Amino acid sequence: MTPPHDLDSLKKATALKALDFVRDGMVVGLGTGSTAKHMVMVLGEKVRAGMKLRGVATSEETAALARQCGIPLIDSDNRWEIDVAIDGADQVDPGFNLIKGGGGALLKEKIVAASAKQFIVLVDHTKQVPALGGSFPLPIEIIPFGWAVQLEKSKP
Ligand code: A5P
Repeated sequence: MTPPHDLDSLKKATALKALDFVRDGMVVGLGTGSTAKHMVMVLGEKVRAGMKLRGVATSEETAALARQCGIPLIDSDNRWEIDVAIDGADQVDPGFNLIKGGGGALLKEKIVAASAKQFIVLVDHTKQVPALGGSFPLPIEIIPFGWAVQLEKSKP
């Protein structure tokens, strides 16, 4: 089979591969970004076909898409046990270290990934780099609590 050439098709292909890691009854951490979006949509197709899944969304954007696709979500106030979290990344080095958060969901993504039994990262070849950084700035996230103090502290 000839591999797809356009980037969006590659992202969709990674999303389809991620299905290999999802089983009936699982709780799935749902990542954020243009690659994760495909994964949420293919999981939605599975749910509509009868698979029993529940999701924990890493952003409001992903939560809205998951609802639209019919994936039941676990509220963030509840205790969850995530079987597998699936997300994209901005860069990956040969040691599988990642830059994540370029899509603006860094904190939630980290909490979801850290609490998952298994973490699957969806990347195409454009994300592979010999060393992290350089072409991609390191994302940071400041939560609303105390943001003004943090901003002041970060000034040179
Ligand atoms: C979201 O905050 C990010 O970590 C994304 O997973 C990352 O930016 C990759 O996004 P794309 O799949 O859109 O490239």
